[in-house]
Amino acid sequence: MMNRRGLIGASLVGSAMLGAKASAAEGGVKLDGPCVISTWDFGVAANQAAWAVLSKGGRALDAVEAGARVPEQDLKNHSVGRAGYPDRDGHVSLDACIMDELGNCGAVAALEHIAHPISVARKVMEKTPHVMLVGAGALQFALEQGFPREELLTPESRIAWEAWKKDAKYEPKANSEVGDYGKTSGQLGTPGGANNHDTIGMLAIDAKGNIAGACTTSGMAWKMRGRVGDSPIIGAGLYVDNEVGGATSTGVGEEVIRNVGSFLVVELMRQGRSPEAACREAVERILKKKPNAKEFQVGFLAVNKQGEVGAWAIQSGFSYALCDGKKQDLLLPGKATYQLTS
Ligand code: SD4
Repeated sequence: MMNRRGLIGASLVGSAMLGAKASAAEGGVKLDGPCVISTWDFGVAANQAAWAVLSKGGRALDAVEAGARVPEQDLKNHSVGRAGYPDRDGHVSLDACIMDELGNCGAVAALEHIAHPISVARKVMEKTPHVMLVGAGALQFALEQGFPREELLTPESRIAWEAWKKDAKYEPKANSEVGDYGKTSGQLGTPGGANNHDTIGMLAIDAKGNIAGACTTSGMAWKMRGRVGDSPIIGAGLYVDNEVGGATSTGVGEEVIRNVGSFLVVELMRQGRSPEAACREAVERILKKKPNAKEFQVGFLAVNKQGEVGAWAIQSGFSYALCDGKKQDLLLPGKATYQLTS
């Protein structure tokens, strides 16, 4: 097994090893046995928590819940869970969903005051006959289930919100290259913060070969109150079919919802596409219907039943993290860029 700490370091400084792995990623990567993949740089830490479950023979569902909770509680992460940037009125409003190998799923949307929406989503799946609870009803359910009511707007996020309010422009922007964030209006990611990306979407395969997925986010920063993106919507932000594989998305959720993106990726894999080809076709579908979506960022990440992993995004810069018994915490910077002329 590779040295975990060393690999993280190597990933972040862009070593020669990373370059080699990145090239491999362009054609897809094959993972062996139990494995977990997740979106963006913060997927590295999330994968560690998931791997702690998988490496002991644990269930994929438990792994993805444990993994998704890591960015949810990270105070430096302003796009997932506690400390997420609020809506334009200052409310931190969270979206999450989870899906297991049996096709069971649960979701919460526009949930406020609860730090771990992914765990509430799991309770919706396991304790109710429903798939999704939203807003006040989701909060009521979470409190009934014993989740503590908390203030999720941190001082740092409040300062960022106050700064945004000076112009109060509502125009979702593409977040592409790492380091671009300071140049955008801060709609997505952290202005000036290179390692703060968006939603975490996570997919895991356990020792029994079962697949589960989780997706959790605070959504688009400064969104309209009540706005819900793709992340908590089964089929849009996440989809798992245990016969085929799983997919998840990140980026401007409206574009993903319009095309039921993650379901589309899984169905394309069912028809024989590789994970990467399926992700690419889903991106192309979005752009074909709406060419000006190329201004936005949407990325898909997928794994099939055989452990082959692929990703594609409208803009370059979409990174994802991989972890199995041999490749621990490997971060792959996204090279996939769709070009309308290609
Ligand atoms: C949303 N897809 O709410 C999420 C957020 C995200 O890049 O991933 N932003 O639309």
